[in-house]
Amino acid sequence: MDIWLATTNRGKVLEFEMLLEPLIKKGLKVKTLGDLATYYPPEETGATFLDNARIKARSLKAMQPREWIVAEDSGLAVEGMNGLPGVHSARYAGPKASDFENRVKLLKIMGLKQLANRNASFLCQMVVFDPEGQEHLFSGELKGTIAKNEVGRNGFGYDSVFIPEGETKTLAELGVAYKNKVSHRSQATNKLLELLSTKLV
Ligand code: ITT
Repeated sequence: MDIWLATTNRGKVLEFEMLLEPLIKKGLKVKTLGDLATYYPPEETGATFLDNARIKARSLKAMQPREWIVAEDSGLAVEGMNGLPGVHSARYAGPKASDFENRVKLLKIMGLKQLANRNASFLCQMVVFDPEGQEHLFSGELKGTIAKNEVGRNGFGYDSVFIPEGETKTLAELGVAYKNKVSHRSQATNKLLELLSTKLV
């Protein structure tokens, strides 16, 4: 059985591949956008994580209508900033912003505002289409706080400024094995694993 990941984000792909490992051992094949001759990522114009995840899932489904399709939209919601950067997480510092530029902007704005409330959540909304075209929705949330400075070299995006609840280190220091036990993406993917495992017995 094949499953197609509708993401251009290398960090997400690496995490998905690790999380799906139990089923990969049972014969599941993970396909990525790199397996397509051409793919033009759709514009993420939605107002919510669900809207954007659907846009990505539908765009790949149009090319692979009879396959399992997995897309997710995720981001960081900072409590003291009314949920920003939220759906704008990937492009917070501008349309072509790098992860580094996004982190710099976030820490700068939080510093300028002298925010006492640094609580934040990573959110993940996943949209899955099965080969019959039925949609399945899974989600996850990881609570934590935003560090004063970035620390750590693992991971991607905002990992080096995010300290999970109950920890003193950032996700980028704690590493991917830790992250995959608790993350917003792993919570959603574990629900996907439950669904897929019923198909692979
Ligand atoms: P795709 O849309 O192609 O999947 P993307 O990077 O544009 O790739 P999103 O639109 O879902 O993905 O934006 C998510 C952004 O939120 C991502 O670029 C990171 O900056 C941040 N983010 C999401 N999950 C994260 C995680 O686990 N660790 C760190 N940052 C994360």
